[in-house]
Amino acid sequence: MPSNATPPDSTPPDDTPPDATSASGASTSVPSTERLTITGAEVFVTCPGRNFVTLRIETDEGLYGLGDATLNGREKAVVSYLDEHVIPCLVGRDASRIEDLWYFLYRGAYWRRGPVTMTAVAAVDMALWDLKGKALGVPVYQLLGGASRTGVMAYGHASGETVDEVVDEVGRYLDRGYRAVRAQSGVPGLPSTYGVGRGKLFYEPAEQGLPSEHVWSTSKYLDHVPTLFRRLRDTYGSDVHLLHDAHHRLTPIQAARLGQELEPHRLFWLEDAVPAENQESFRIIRQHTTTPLAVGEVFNTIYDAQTLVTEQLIDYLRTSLLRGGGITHMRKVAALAELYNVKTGFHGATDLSPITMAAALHFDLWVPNFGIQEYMRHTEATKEVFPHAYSFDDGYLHPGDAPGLGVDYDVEKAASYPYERAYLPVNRLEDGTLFHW
Ligand code: KDG
Ligand code: MG
Repeated sequence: MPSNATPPDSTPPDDTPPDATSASGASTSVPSTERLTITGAEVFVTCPGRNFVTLRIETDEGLYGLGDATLNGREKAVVSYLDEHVIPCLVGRDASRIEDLWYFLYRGAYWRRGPVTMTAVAAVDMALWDLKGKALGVPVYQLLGGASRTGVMAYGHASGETVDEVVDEVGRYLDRGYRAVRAQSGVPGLPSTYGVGRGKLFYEPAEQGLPSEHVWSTSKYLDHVPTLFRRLRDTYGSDVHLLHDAHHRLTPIQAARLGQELEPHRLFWLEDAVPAENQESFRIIRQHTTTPLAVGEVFNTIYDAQTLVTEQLIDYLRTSLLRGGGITHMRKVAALAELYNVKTGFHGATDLSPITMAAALHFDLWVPNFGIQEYMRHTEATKEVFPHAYSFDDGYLHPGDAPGLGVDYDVEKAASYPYERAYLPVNRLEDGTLFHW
């Protein structure tokens, strides 16, 4: 080890030792938490219907913690980041120091932010919260501050090629107790549309093999969407929450028009109306419509949302724990959002594993400014690989009361589903121009 390196278990110079005497002369009794030394960590990849990457951190107490490290279509980049650059630094460190380890990985890398880095950081963070809950024998939501509600309202995904199909599919979700449903339909004149599923009550956006290509026309889409929501409101009335995802495809003024035209149908939210690299775009949309706006599933840190939140340009922030560096960072993001009346609406697509779903549900049960949780059901094979304590009942999810996150990883079952290369599709305009999707 170089002479200026800090050994993994060293105490930083400004730490107060547990038995220190205070300035007043009185003896302080700082309770010392049990040290939990990391002895090793392993990264697993499995494909029970789709690819998942899982980090397992082991400790000297025999306890292990699990973190999701799945980055849809770029899975192996995170595997390598963890194996080559993170795990060697974790061994020997104290797993109970979650905040310190977060900053070690975030500040210590020098190369901050970005989806690969932040997914890896999130995986470690989830595993450490899981470990702390297991070590203390409590579910993670208790560590965060306890339950603020009795259940977590979830929304499901209804889609179909035609408006009639979507109307039927929304009905199937309502029959299952959902109070909120996202509705996406094929667009007349376009051969296929991203967001329209291939099965009933199940939707998987990635496809095995190399990326397929869709053709897109914004004008055809804009002409069609209001029809879909008029039909849904006419059929199901005003009680059900309806949501819609534009997948970052509009310009600000097109989004403003769509928001206005959807106002009579009272959407719960219009999601990802524009590409959000440019946060200022939302000022234009906001000036024109009262349709609530949600964004953030591709964000990585608080800085991606800072303008959106502090200028109150959005109503819901969708960054998941998996993309946003885990519980440790996202609780700071949520706290900032609370000050500005912005609620959470975590991404919960199938490409986030049951570990992220479990972590999200602990967070959702606690977070004061909870809005809604996306819930795309996983395959039965996925549920076997990741047995979990969370459950769905009558439109609400609950994380359960198992210690930690309440989700496990069956290594043997997982091994029978080897990795298969898969990608999200790409989107081209009718003249062949590569477009946003
Ligand atoms: O990996 C990308 C998918 O998770 C995403 O396209 C799904 O937009 C999505 C959503 O809202 O769930
Ligand atoms: Mg989305």
